[in-house]
Amino acid sequence: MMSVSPPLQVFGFWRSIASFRVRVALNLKGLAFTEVPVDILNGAQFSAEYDRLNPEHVLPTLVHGETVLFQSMPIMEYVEDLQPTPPLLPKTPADRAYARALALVAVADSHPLIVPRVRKQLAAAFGAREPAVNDWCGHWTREGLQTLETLLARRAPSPFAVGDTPGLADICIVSQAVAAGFFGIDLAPFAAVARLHDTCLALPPFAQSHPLRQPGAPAA
Ligand SMILES: N[C@@H](CCC(=O)N[C@@H](CS)C(=O)NCC(=O)O)C(=O)O
Repeated sequence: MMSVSPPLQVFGFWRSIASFRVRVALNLKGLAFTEVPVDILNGAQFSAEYDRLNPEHVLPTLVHGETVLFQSMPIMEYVEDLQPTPPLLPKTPADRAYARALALVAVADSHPLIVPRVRKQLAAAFGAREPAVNDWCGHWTREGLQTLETLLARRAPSPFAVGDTPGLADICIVSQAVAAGFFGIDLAPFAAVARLHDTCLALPPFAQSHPLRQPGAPAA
């Protein structure tokens, strides 16, 4: 692990899929960081202290000296700029755009629909009970996985999504597969995604970043 000055601090939480993405990026780069837990299941994201860092009241936030960054995608791109090797993005403009597009299927189009504030609002505005909320989350998680599956079938991973080293696209696709686990979604119908998940989780930077490996996480 390479120490960084000023030190890198991630405000995250074991259950947070977006925090997982940032953790993997930092670990792939070998950059040392500390994580400050913010319990989003207990409303800690709404504390006045956290509001000063992140007025959207979401995780993760990266603090690096005077720099305070939010949103996992730009945080990962910042990490890429900070420490260019090993690269998280491929070389050609077309491949870089494709990697970002794969990432955003999960980050922008699927994951935002299943976060705690959306689940809470389904209950508050429409009286949805837990099984209905879980159906909603399952639906949007599967939609994202199906799109990724189709894309990976059209351009097969070799062995990673856009080349022979793990990067931004892999991190985000795997984050979607990990989220699926929280809703008991079987990955079998999404074979290419499942293979990529297994390939990536065999690597220590992914394995040690897994939500269930973080402090405070349940055993399974
Ligand atoms: N698009 C954001 C996701 C931010 C987000 O929704 N984070 C979740 C945890 S993964 C959160 O903090 N949710 C709190 C809430 O919904 O109240 C990113 O990729 O960083």
